[in-house]
Amino acid sequence: MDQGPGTEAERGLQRERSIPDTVWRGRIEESLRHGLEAADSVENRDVSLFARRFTPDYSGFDTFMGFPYLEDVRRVGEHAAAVVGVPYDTGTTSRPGARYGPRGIRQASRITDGYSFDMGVDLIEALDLVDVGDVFTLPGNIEKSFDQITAAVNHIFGAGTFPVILGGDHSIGFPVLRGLAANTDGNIGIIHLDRHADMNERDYDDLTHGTPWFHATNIPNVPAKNLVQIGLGGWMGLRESIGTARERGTTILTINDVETMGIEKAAERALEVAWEGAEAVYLSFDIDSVDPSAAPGTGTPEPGGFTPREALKLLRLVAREGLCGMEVVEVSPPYDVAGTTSLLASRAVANVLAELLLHGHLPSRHPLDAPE
Ligand SMILES: [Mn+2]
Repeated sequence: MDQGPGTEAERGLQRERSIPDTVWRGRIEESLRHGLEAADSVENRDVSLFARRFTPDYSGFDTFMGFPYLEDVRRVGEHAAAVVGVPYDTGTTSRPGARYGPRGIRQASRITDGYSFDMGVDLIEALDLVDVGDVFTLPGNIEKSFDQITAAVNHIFGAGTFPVILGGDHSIGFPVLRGLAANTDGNIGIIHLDRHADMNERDYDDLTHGTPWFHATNIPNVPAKNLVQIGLGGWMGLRESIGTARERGTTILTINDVETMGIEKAAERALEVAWEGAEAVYLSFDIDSVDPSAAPGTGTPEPGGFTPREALKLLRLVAREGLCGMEVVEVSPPYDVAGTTSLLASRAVANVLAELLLHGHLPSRHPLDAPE
C-alpha cells in the first residue's frame, strides 16, 4: 500500500533490520529464570524446561497474541493499549455462541510471532499492550451486563489507555459507546463494517445485536451524521434499521458501492464522514462483514461480504487518522468450523494496532521505519 521505491517485499527486507529484539530477549530471560534450564540435550539454550507465559505459541494459557496478562486492572493506565474480552451473547437472535468469542480470538491469536513482514512491524517489540481479561458479564440480564461493560470501558479509556474490545455479540456496541462518550468532550464518529445496519430500536421487544446504533446515536455526542456503515447488503436487511438510518442521516456504503468505488475511495469517504467535526473516531468491526466462506463462525452470516484481504486492507486504511478504540464482534466459535473466523478477527486487531503505531497514533517503544 505504501508508495516507496521497489516492491513491498524489498522495503520489508530493509525495514526488518531496524527492529530490535529487546522485548523478546527479556521474555526469554524471564522464562529461563522462572521455568528453569532445558535438558542437556537441548542445544538451543533459549528453550526453558517448563514453558512459561509467552512461548511456545501452541502451549500455555492464552492471552491476546501472548501479550502479558494484567491481573491488577487498577494499573491499566500504565499501558498504551489494553485488550478486554466481553463474553456476552444474550443479544444474539440466531446461532448464539459469541460469548466464546474472546476465548476463540485469544486462542487463534497465539499463532504468530508478532512480526509482520509486509507492515514492517513487530508488535511484541513496539507495543506496550496488556490483556486485562474479560468484563464480568451476566448472561441473564442485558441491562446489568451493559452497565458492567460501560463501567469497564470507562475505567480503561478513562485511564488514557486504548481499548481493544473482543466481543461478544454486536449489542455491546451501545454500552461501549456510552463508556467512550462519557470520557470525550467532543463528538465521536463511528466507522462500522457490517452486512447489517443494526439500527432497530427493539428486536422482539428488547435490546439485541440488531439495535446498538439506534441507541448509541441517541447519546448526545455520538451523532448519527458521523456514523458510516460499510459493507451492508444481502437478505438480512433489518428493514426497520434502514428507516432509522434514513431518518437520522447515517452514511451507508453497500458492499457493491465499495466494489464500484474501490477500497481506497471507500476508506477516504468513511474517514470524511466519521471525522467531520468529530474529536475521535471508534471502529466497530462486525466479522460478518466478511463473506461466510471465510468467516463462517458468526451469528447472522450473509453471503456476498468482503474477502479477508479486502477487509484487512480497509481496516488499515481507516485506522490511519487515528482511533479512540476498536471492537471486533460477532465471532461465534461453535460455528467456526476451521477456526478461520477467530484467526481473521485476531489479524484484524493486529493490523489496526500496527497501523496506529506506524502513523504515530499509539506510542512505539522503538523508532519505527514509518511508511512514506
Ligand atoms: Mn452483522
